[in-house]
Amino acid sequence: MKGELRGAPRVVRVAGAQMGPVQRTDQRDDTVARLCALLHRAADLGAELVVFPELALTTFFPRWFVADIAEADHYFEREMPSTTTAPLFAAARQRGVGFSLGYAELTSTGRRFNTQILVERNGTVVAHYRKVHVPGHAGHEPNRPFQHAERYYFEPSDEGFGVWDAFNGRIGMMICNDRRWPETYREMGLAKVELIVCGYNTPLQYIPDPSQDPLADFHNSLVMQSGAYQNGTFVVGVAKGGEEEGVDSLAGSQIIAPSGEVLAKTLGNGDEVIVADCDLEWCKNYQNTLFDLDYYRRPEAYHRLTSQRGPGTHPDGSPRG
Ligand code: ING
Repeated sequence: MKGELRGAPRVVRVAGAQMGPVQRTDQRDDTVARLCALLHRAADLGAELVVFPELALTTFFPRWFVADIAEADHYFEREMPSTTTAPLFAAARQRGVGFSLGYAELTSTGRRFNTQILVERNGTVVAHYRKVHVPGHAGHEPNRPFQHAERYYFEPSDEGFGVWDAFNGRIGMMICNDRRWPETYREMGLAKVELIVCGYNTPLQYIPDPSQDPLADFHNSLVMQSGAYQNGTFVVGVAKGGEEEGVDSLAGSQIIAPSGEVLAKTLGNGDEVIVADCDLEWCKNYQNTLFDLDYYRRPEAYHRLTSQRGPGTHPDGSPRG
């Protein structure tokens, strides 16, 4: 059967707004001012959607463990937008630009999530996404040179992966470690996603296995390019990079086409804007042919995918970070 290939262009000009480090003592207002400057730079380049990193408003605080978690409350947002973030929402509305923004969420019932918001060009909030795959560890591990205690600070979300009608297409969201799991992309591929926005903070040192450190940039590209190609979707991955509180973090922000090709990639590890014209019709060349899921996928044969967490052979069954 011959699937329909791309029709009349449906272009959205997307920007990746990569950030350099946010230090512990940086004031929120100054960080929001940086985000506004990046948004204006992207808008000057004609961007309609600006993608910001994970936990963009603060330093990556899970690198420290505090016995009383209330001591970390100031890193969390109780509302979005708030008076602190209002200038970013105002700048976006003023420029007619939409954006996605990662931040730490503390709900009114005291639940904590690693969250990303998607805002349309007219300022309306399209959706919130809460991180599903939470890496790292839940307890203090003093032998590490720095912590990666995301499982202490954030609950994993059971809400799954949404895909929303926005920016004249089908938009999905994921956060950082989510991008390493093929299930993330397929869950959205099965909802006809055309563009996935993703923020990440990735230390260049992976403490459990240093042999992976020289491969950090390769693995970052590998997973996002594979996910894009295998689901015929654009993927926009945006870093908070550079040396943050002594921890060197991966940059490598990039905009990837449904073919898996990289349309734009940052050169440095500081505040930097990349832009690409994404014709969402391009998705059809893959979703309606090679990866026509309705025609070729075989869920009848995938017996383990949702019935098992893992192979079940892990000695103590506890996830490693
Ligand atoms: N960070 C990391 C990520 O998946 C990590 C976890 C750290 C993986 C170091 C590999 C190396 O990119 C987040 N925040 O999920």
